[in-house]
Amino acid sequence: MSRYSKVRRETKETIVEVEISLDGNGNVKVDTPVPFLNHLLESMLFYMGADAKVHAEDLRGFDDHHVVEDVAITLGQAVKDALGDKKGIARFADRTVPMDEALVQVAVDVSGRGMAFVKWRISRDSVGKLSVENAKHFIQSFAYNSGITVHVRQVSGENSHHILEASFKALGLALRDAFRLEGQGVPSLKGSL
Ligand SMILES: [Mn+2]
Repeated sequence: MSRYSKVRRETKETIVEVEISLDGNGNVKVDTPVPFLNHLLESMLFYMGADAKVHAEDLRGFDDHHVVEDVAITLGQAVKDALGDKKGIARFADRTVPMDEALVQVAVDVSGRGMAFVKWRISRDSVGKLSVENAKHFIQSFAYNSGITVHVRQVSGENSHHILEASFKALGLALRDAFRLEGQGVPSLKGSL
C-alpha cells in the first residue's frame, strides 16, 4: 500500500502544489518565496521520513502571510488524504528535540479534530522573511486541515532560529512516529478517527 497524495490549490492570492508520500526516504524539495519557511518545511518533511515536493507562488506579494497559510492548508489536506482510513497507525506520539541551547517538545494525536497549541517565548518578530506569528499560524493551519492535534512547548532556548527549527524537526519526528503502521484496525475505541 502506498500512502500518497497530490494536491493543487489555486486562489487569486497563491498557487500551491504539494506531492507527498508518507512512506518515503526524506527526499524533499520545498520551493516557496519565503526562504526560512523552505528551511523549516524541508526539516519537518525530512524528519517525517516523507518524500515530498512543495511548490508555492505568491500572486500578490504583500507579505509572508498568504504563502505561509496556503502552503499549510495544502500540506494539511495532502497529509489527511494520504493517511486515508488511518488503519493501523500508532496515532499518538511525542518528541523532544534540542538544537544547541533550545529544547522543544511536540506531542501529536491523529485525532480527526485538528487544533494546535503553540507556546514559544521568541524575542524576535521575524526570522528572515518569515514572521514568528505566521510560523505559529502555519502549525495551526496545518493541524486544522490535516485533522491532527498538535502541542508545541518550548522548554528552553534563546536563539529564534534554533527554537523554530527545533520545533519543526520535533513536529516531523512526532508525525513520523504517529503515522507508523503498527496494528490492524483504526486505533480508536469509537472505531473511527
Ligand atoms: Mn537552520
